[in-house]
Amino acid sequence: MRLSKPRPGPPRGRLGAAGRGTNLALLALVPLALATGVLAFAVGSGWARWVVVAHGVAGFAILGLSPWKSVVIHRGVRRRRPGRSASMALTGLVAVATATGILHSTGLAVSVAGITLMQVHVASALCSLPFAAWHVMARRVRPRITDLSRRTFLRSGIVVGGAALGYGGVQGLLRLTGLPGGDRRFTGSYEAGSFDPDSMPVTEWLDDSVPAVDPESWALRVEAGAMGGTYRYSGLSAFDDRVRAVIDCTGGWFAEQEWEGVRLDRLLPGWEQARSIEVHSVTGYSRRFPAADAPSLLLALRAGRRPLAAGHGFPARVVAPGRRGFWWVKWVDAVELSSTPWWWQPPFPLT
Ligand code: HEM
Ligand code: HEM
Ligand SMILES: Nc1nc2c(c(=O)[nH]1)N[C@H]1C(S)=C(S)[C@@H](COP(=O)(O)O)O[C@H]1N2
Ligand SMILES: [Mo]
Repeated sequence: MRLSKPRPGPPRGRLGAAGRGTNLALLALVPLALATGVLAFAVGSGWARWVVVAHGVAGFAILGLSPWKSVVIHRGVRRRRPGRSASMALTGLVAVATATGILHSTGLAVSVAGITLMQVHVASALCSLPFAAWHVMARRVRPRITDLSRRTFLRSGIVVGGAALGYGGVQGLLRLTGLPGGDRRFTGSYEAGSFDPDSMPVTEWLDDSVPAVDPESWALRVEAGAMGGTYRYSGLSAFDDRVRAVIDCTGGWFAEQEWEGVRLDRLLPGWEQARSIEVHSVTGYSRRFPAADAPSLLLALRAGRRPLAAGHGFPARVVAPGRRGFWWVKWVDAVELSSTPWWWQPPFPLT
């Protein structure tokens, strides 16, 4: 009888049950974190609160699984298969996303060198997507019917319950300890410059820059069927509709201001018959709103009784209560009624 030589390297057998379970849990949790993160940006009020909570719990669950996943990783790394570096990149990106998520929410660090941790958080998370997709294709774990066992449900319950306790515990601790993270808005954003427009941050979505608009030559083009026309700055200044509303930037800050200007239902007679309202900026930036929002949308010329600063949209900007900052189009030069549905646009601006 011939003795076979002991094979070098790690065992080649199947992944243990714990490893399989960990991978399958991550297969659910990573997409959940990505989806709830993006959704939290798209929705600014109402059930957005629960989306943010679900996001935090998903993030904590991923963190909680890391001791188990590190066993899988050690084993996998020793196999030296092609694409290992892609798996390591995925690990780095998810680690950065998790760490920046938690750092941002504690308030211990909110920005570094002019970049907010929320920007790093979102960028690292979105960059992880292709690596994650590759990883699950290349290291396939096929769910089995036996995965739907009582034990799986029990384990999932422990992972999710533990993560919820961890998340809730951290939120409670932030309040108790008086760390800045304790009094954030439900979106996770920090207060910055409320009732003091001058100290409110100036933010652009991607690559816009602040244009200098001359109020003498500027005019607002209004397209509302036969009721359209143009308004000069002086004409618009006569309106005095007011709304107190919170602008909440996805970069992680919010501010409440007294905004003054003109309600869009006044500017756009016949809005009831339209499907949407398109708002254009002199920079080319634009957003499309549901027509039914007309009475709650304001074209603001002033904040805190004074004309808008150049950075905040002078001469006129949208105030869209309950919507995230990227809807608050600045430097508006046209509003028009449209028969296109409001959702016929990219969910987030492209510039
Ligand atoms: C947070 C997300 C994840 C990270 C950071 C991550 C990272 C890693 C790393 C670094 C390795 C070892 C290197 C390699 O084999 O390429 C690995 C192995 C592996 N991963 Fe993941 N992974 C994640 C999620 C998943 C998911 C969702 C699945 C499947 C559903 C999965 C299945 C596997 C499998 C089967 C192995 C090989 C284990 C072995 O060969 O013993 N991973 N993972
Ligand atoms: C792999 C993907 C992701 C992971 C693991 C992750 C993880 C986390 C964690 C652990 C927190 C801290 C929760 C807390 O302690 O309060 C957090 C917060 C946050 N994340 Fe993510 N995240 C991911 C993707 C995203 C994406 C794609 C977005 C947006 C497009 C996003 C937006 C946010 C926001 C706005 C917060 C602040 C809310 C809060 O502090 O509770 N995340 N994330
Ligand atoms: N034209 C234009 N309007 C814009 C943006 C932009 O990039 N271009 N950024 C939006 C985003 S992301 C936010 S948060 C707010 C920021 O308004 P603020 O600079 O007055 O604080 O403006 C919104 N309006
Ligand atoms: Mo923003």
